[in-house]
Amino acid sequence: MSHPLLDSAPEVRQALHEGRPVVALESTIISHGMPYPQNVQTAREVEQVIREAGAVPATIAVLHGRLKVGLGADELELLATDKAVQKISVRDLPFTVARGGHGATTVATTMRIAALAGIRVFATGGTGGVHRGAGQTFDISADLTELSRTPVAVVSAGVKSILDIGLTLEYLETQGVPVIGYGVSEFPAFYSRESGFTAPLVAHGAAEVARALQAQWALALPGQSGGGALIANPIPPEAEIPRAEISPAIEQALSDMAAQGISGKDTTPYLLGRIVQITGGRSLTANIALVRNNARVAAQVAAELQRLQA
Ligand code: PSU
Ligand code: MN
Repeated sequence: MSHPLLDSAPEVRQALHEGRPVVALESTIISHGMPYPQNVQTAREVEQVIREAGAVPATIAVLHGRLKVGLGADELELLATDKAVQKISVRDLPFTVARGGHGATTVATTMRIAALAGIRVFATGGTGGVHRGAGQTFDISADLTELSRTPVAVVSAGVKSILDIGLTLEYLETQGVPVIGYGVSEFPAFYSRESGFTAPLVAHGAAEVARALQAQWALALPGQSGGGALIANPIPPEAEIPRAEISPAIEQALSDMAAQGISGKDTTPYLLGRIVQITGGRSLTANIALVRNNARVAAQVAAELQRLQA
């Protein structure tokens, strides 16, 4: 698919053209989700995991106002180090393009660009959701509305309990977004395999996920996309931080945030950084492990989808 505002790397364009699997990756996790140098190391490693699983990685960002799909080493480094790179949500995208600026794309924005590029599967760490206290603040991530309208499957480790997981699942139900536990009947909570909430749907293996996605997109009304799906893949058992251990760190981070008066788009980056500090880096190790695990599953789902379409 070509688009006047979009530059796909030759490797990505070639793979899409030949019907080979491609997996999109976001850049907010690089610029605002992890400290340097683990951010750029993880970005490279995750691309490698996708290659080893037989797919082509396509890390997405906005650079000089262009939608970039598939980044080079120097571009990853820039996103990892340049403090001027803003986190851009879907509302920010037109302005960044018009000004010719740079932006690190959130899950929502990455989904939008992936869809424009013709990519259907996307791996990340955790998605945004309904924040605690949203009844007052109305802070609901645009990731959820984008999932309702853009035909991309997002493989994540569920949502962190810095969010209100129950309200997030309710909101996704309202928006008609399939939420599929990957081999588990409990919806995972990012650092922990358990959340206390049941996964609305369960799939065993990438082929089952791909068949569900194919059916979802075949059921789209004329002129509509069929929307996205959330594949909730729990952190590997050996890397998890059990709920009882991570909960105090999350509560501490939330109360520190309130004391500092942080809100809006700064909420998620602040909480992620603070939890790394409070856990002495353990949450970062867990975060890296779960992203790699999601990348592997996303590559398998992308491969199964291509097989169905062949
Ligand atoms: N969750 C993580 N790491 C992240 C994010 C979420 O574990 O880096 C980022 C993603 O880019 C996600 C964004 O789309 O935070 C959500 O931000 P907000 O809550 O402002 O929508
Ligand atoms: Mn928000």
